[in-house]
Amino acid sequence: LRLVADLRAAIDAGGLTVAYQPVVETATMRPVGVEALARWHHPGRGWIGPDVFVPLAEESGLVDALGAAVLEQACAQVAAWDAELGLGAPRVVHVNVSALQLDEHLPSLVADTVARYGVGFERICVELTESALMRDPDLALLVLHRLRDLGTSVAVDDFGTGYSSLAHLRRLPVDCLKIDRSFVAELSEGHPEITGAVVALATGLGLSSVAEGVETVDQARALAELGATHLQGYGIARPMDAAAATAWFAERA
Ligand code: G
Ligand code: G
Ligand code: NA
Repeated sequence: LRLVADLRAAIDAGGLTVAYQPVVETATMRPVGVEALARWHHPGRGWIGPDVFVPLAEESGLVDALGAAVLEQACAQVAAWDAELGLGAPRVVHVNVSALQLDEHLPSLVADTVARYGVGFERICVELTESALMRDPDLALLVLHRLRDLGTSVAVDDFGTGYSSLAHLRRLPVDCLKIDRSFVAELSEGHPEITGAVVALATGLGLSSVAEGVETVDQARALAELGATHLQGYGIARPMDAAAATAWFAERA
């Protein structure tokens, strides 16, 4: 397939870029981090979303190369932000990791890449979906312990949309639950139940909770009342290229 060859070329030649979406602390609205989101501008077809090219990479054996390229750019960006913004730099960059990357190679990839840029391991948070973690809970346990030993944190993405066993969740060394934006949207329809339950679960387990897809002030207010520790969404800031994200953080430093 032509598109697979193009994706491979983009990964190899730096045609894949990363957008950064800020994450703020709910209590203060202070910026604390960003999520790195892969972007692909195809020479002929224009922008192709990760909803298309991540599955394509997964089907064609390119997922490790894709994941490595995104992690590489994220680490380089942290080093660049530290040089440019000092203490105003994002403290943590969340990097999405495909379920297919959840194996024993992941901790060494993180260890090698982060070390090469000389940034602290605590500056990286690995995001894995709930379904990725539940596919092989024993393998997940092993990999997450290795990541935690490095000092990297782990977030469970799209929490509540998969089939997770709460008993497994409690065993897994994770730091953060990300509340799926479908639940956040329900706040505006008078249904805070699921979001409230996920926040309560995170709080009870001593984890932070990032509400995704926060678009309105009313949602932010409701999330503050429910106790979500962090907010992310178009209402805070859209995903931005590195230059725009740098300016966003500089203005708020
Ligand atoms: O950025 P956008 O909202 O279009 O992302 C759509 C989906 O693609 C999200 O679920 C997001 O987690 C995923 N995604 C974005 N960037 C990456 C990436 O670098 N790796 C993986 N595995 N998924 C990503
Ligand atoms: O599943 P994940 O959290 O990785 O999804 C991130 C995706 O969600 C990105 O593609 C991003 O563009 C999108 N996104 C981020 N904030 C919002 C929002 O407030 N509303 C909507 N509809 N999408 C958002
Ligand atoms: Na994510």
